[in-house]
This record gives sequence, C-alpha cells and structure tokens, in this order.
Amino acid sequence: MDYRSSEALAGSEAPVGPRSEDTLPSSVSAAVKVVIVGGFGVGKTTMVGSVSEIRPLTTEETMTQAGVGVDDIAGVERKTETTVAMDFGRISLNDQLVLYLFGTPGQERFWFLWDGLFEGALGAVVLIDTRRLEVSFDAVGRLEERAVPFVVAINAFPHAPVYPMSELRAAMDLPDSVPMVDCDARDRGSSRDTLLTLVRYLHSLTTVTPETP
Ligand SMILES: Nc1nc2c(ncn2[C@@H]2O[C@H](COP(=O)(O)OP(=O)(O)OP(=O)(O)O)[C@@H](O)[C@H]2O)c(=O)[nH]1
Ligand SMILES: [Mg+2]
Repeated sequence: MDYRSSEALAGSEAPVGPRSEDTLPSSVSAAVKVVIVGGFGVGKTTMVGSVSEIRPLTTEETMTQAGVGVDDIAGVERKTETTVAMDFGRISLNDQLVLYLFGTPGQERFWFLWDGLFEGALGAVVLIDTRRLEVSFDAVGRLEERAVPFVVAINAFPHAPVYPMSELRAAMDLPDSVPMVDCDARDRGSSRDTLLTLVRYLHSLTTVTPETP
C-alpha cells in the first residue's frame, strides 16, 4: 500500500524547508481543483493519501463516545478515525497538468463544509461502497445542484456485494454520460486511473461537437 500518513511522517526527521517533491516543475501550465466526495467511510482520505505526491494534509480525529447516536457508523463499525475538515493532496498527471485534491468530510454534521470545498472545483470523484450506496447519494445531489461534473468510483471493500454497473447506475439514478469505474482507493495506480478517467471526462465535456446542418 502506497499510503503515507501525516502521523507517520510527523515523527520522522523531516528536513526544514520545501522538499524536492513539494515544488512544482516549471513545465506545469495547468492546475485543476478536484474534490473527492462520498458518504462516511467510503475511502476519501485513503484515496487522497494513496495518490498524493506530496505529504497529504489530513484532519482526521479519533471517533469518540460523543459521536454515538449522532454519527451513522452502520457498516463501518471498526472505523476509528474520521475527517473533520478536509484532506488535501496533489498529483501531477503529466509535465503540464497538476491536480489539487480536496477530500471532503463524510460525517453528516460536517457537510456544511462541502459548499466551501466545492468552490472552484472543475470536477469530482464520488466514491461509493456497494454495501452502503445511499451514503453517497447526497454528494451526488450536491454536485448536480452545483453543476460540477463527476465520475463515480466503486471502491472495493471486502465482502461488498458486486453488482453490474448498469444496476448501480440505475440505483443511483445516474445518466449514461457519467463515467463509472472500479477502484481500490488504497492503491496508487488505481486511484490515479480514476483521476485520469475524470480528466478525460472533463476534457470530453469541453470538446465542442460541430452542429450538423
Ligand atoms: N478493503 C478496502 N478498505 C478500504 C478501501 N478504501 C478505504 N478502506 C478502509 O476503509 C476505512 C475508511 O477509509 P477512509 O479513507 O477513512 O474513509 P473516508 O471516506 O475518508 O471516511 P470519513 O472521512 O470518515 O468520511 C479505512 O479503514 C480504510 O483503510 C478500499 O479500497 N478497500
Ligand atoms: Mg476521511
């Protein structure tokens, strides 16, 4: 697993000042803001952490008794930490294009932060867990309201039921134009492929189809 947590790095003897991987190559000509969204525990922090080439910023806090009766943890009872503000990471897809990744908090009590995080986003990845599809419905609704284009990534959890994509698409009421992909948020390559799917989709939306006379 290519996941680097802030905690692991905080204890290491990091040199002072920017590291070489923190500075952008001068060839970069486009930066795109992308949000990673979805319900509680679908793997947003994991995806930002696995794919980021810089040390990801995370705002994870330990889940405490205070959340009992407030937070819906059905299906993810073993989860011990949750994002309380945002995740942040960066990935260069090629010499020219860099994506800034913002992971949203999944707990309903923090959803008021979503609007700020969506500001200026050119696209989004909606992560879904097939055991709990409904937890990502609100994220899809908010993106549609704000006309932020998105792709849906089916995150592979153990023992999660496997459904044909057409059934998932119907269950989520997604138009055929919205790309759906399988992914494993823990895997850098798989997360990167998901982001590439999003970028290709965004590109296709900007390609003007000539009108037939
Ligand atoms: N098997 C498997 N486990 C995963 C995958 N992605 C995430 N996990 C695990 O699922 C748990 C939740 O992942 P997070 O990345 O914290 O989920 P999140 O969406 O950021 O959660 P919130 O911020 O609390 O909404 C963690 O224990 C991860 O290790 C995956 O693709 N496969
Ligand atoms: Mg998180």
